[in-house]
Amino acid sequence: MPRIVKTVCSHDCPDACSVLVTVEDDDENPGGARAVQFRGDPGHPVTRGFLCGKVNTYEQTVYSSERVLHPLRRCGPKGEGRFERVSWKEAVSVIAERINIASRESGGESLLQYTYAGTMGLVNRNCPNALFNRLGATQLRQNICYYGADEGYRVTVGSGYGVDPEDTVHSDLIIVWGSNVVTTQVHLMPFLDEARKKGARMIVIDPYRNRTARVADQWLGIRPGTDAALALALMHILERDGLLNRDFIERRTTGFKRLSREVLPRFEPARAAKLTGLSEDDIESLARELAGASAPLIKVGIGIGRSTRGGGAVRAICSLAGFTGSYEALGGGVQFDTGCEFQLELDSINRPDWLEGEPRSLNMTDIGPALCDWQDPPIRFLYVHGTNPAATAPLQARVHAGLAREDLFTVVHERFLTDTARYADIVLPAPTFAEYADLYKAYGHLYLQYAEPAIAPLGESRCNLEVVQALAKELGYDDPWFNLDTREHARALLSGSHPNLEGLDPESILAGETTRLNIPRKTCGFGKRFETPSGKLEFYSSELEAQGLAPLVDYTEPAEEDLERYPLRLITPPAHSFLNSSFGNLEKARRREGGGPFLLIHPDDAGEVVDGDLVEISNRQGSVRLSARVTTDTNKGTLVAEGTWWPSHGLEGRGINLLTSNRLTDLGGGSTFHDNRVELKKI
Ligand SMILES: Nc1nc2c(c(=O)[nH]1)N[C@H]1C(S)=C(S)[C@@H](COP(=O)(O)OP(=O)(O)OC[C@H]3O[C@@H](n4cnc5c(=O)[nH]c(N)nc54)[C@H](O)[C@@H]3O)O[C@H]1N2
Ligand SMILES: Nc1nc2c(c(=O)[nH]1)N[C@H]1C(S)=C(S)[C@@H](COP(=O)(O)OP(=O)(O)OC[C@H]3O[C@@H](n4cnc5c(=O)[nH]c(N)nc54)[C@H](O)[C@@H]3O)O[C@H]1N2
Ligand code: SF4
Ligand SMILES: [Mo]
Repeated sequence: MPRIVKTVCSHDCPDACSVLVTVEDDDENPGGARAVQFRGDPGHPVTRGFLCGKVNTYEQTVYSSERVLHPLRRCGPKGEGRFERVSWKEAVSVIAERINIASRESGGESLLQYTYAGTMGLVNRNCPNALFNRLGATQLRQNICYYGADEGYRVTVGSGYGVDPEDTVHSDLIIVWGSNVVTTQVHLMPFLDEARKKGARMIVIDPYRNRTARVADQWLGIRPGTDAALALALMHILERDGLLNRDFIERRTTGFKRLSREVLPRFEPARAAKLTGLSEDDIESLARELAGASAPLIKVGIGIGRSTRGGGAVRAICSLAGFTGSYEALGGGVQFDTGCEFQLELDSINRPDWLEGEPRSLNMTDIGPALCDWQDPPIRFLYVHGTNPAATAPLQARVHAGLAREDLFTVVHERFLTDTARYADIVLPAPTFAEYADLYKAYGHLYLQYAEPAIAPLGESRCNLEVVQALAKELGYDDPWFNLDTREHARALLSGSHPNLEGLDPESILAGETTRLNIPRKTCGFGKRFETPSGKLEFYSSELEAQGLAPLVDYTEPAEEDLERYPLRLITPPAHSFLNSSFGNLEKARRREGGGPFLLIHPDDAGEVVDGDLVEISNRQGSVRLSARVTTDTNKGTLVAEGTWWPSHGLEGRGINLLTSNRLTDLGGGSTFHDNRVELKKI
């Protein structure tokens, strides 16, 4: 008899969908069960009964013939991907031995755990941190994704979710600014559509006509990295024309006078038009629309932060919303990320108390140089889980060179033989989310949910928690923490006393109830005060001043070398059918993305190049070949390569991150995947 199991999608996506899996008896495997269908849970207020195209046929991922189902040991050169099957017992014993040798000879810092959000399950994502803290390993600063945007937001308006995504239906003007909602946060769309049905216009500000721009009322094709200049010009106009919300500015902001005196005069619309590539008319009318709306909403993406001025861009956008005072209007203000509201007891799973001393730390974006160059001690043991750096980390040539080091022992815990796993000495099989239990928060809504496995783990795959337990046992750690099961860890995570958790019933959460944080509907995410040092929205930040950074919201053009040689800007946003590099192994997903990596080129930049031509883009780091699409969907001067395709699916085994760098953002020290200078030539 088919039955339905309610679970949660574990992928690194804001929506954290509640998923209904239909499970049937498995004819080929008596007593076993098979997941035959994945559907969105109609009972979840944000999932609303649908899943994205990546997960609504998830049985193809779960039962893919490419799944890694047994521990493997390398039996060919690194990177070639030749492995032989070994038992779990043997794999665990070899790994523990290698950890012991490296620690004894070179100290704990010669060990590195390299991980990101392959699973968003709070227990499985985080539990390896405890083990590596105990081992005194090099610490990982996980700056690959949101640090730039987040810091721009935090120093301006503090922590806080801003607008509840469900309240965006009350907005009367939607500006999607550096976010491809249709692709990267599709469950926000029905709410925005509801607002549009009631009359809200939707404007997309993005260097290319992404899928969201295609369904919007207007696309403003901004020059990448210049968003702060646009936001400041809009503030300039609002002030010039007396359209700002003086009452809000007086009550709830700091630094207005200095901003108005020292910065805004430099951002007259004509200058901003030159900087941003937009027309003066477009800038003027956007300002008028903003001033005329009663609840203007700005949906800010994370991607906009991934450039040299990315933190400052988000800071300026949050400041702009202060000029209209839209934070106090239901449905208005800035919608960025709700993750900060889930104030769980993360120390219970991370165990920072097990860390002795202060081991050195690594920026995720420096993994290539760290593996290649670090000494005293060099990284000797690398444990990778929930991430695929051979595809998704910058400085790809160095990442691959580092992974190929013969004196590095690498373990990769994976669902598939990714380009990273091909370099491993030992590959351990990981389950899909249908196969393990975990507790999930979200970064695109305010609901918690606990998920039970829908089916048993395939083959010999084991979830992260089980691997940590097996390794701890082999290493001789007997702390009772290592015996806790998923449910016990989840209960500890829920045991916090933060007001957002007040009144929540852990037992009902553990029984699988979709549970909203203790945050009433229809309230502004910033409440009566902003969580900044002054309690106000800070146009002027003394915190930035103390760090030696420019305290006022501002924009300056970054100095760039060699513009003549590398005149084009390359941005590399996500593909619709992949999730970072996940799903990139599925032929069907690659077909939907056009069959292979491609590059959007404006006709004015194309020269001789016509649609379908093979082109090469290069910079000092190397060159990548892709197929050309000549189109006015991107701006003159901006090239767009969608998707972190697996390098092994690119031409000559090269991926787009061969051209991206480890340069950091102005604020927060985040990644800069959308900030690259290249030259283009036809092959
Ligand atoms: N289908 C799908 N969904 C995903 C992902 C995926 O790979 N595929 N990835 C997930 C992850 S890990 C994350 S972090 C989020 C990211 O999701 P988003 O926050 O949407 O971030 P990005 O898609 O990187 O960038 C959003 C948009 O910013 C634009 N952009 C780039 N530079 C600039 C700029 O300087 N100014 C402006 N105005 N816009 C700019 C890009 O062209 C892109 O259209 O999505 C998640 N969801
Ligand atoms: N050029 C360019 N590069 C980018 C970006 C970009 O926009 N452009 N985006 C950046 C961003 S925002 C991010 S967040 C990073 C993300 O990049 P990654 O962290 O590399 O994310 P994925 O490529 O999805 O890889 C996650 C891996 O985790 C594995 N996995 C899934 N579940 C489990 C599990 O339970 N256990 C274990 N052990 N493994 C599991 C999956 O099989 C998958 O291979 O990429 C960054 N790289
Ligand atoms: S990837 Fe995102 S949209 Fe798709 S099912 Fe998972 S959480 Fe939902
Ligand atoms: Mo991300």
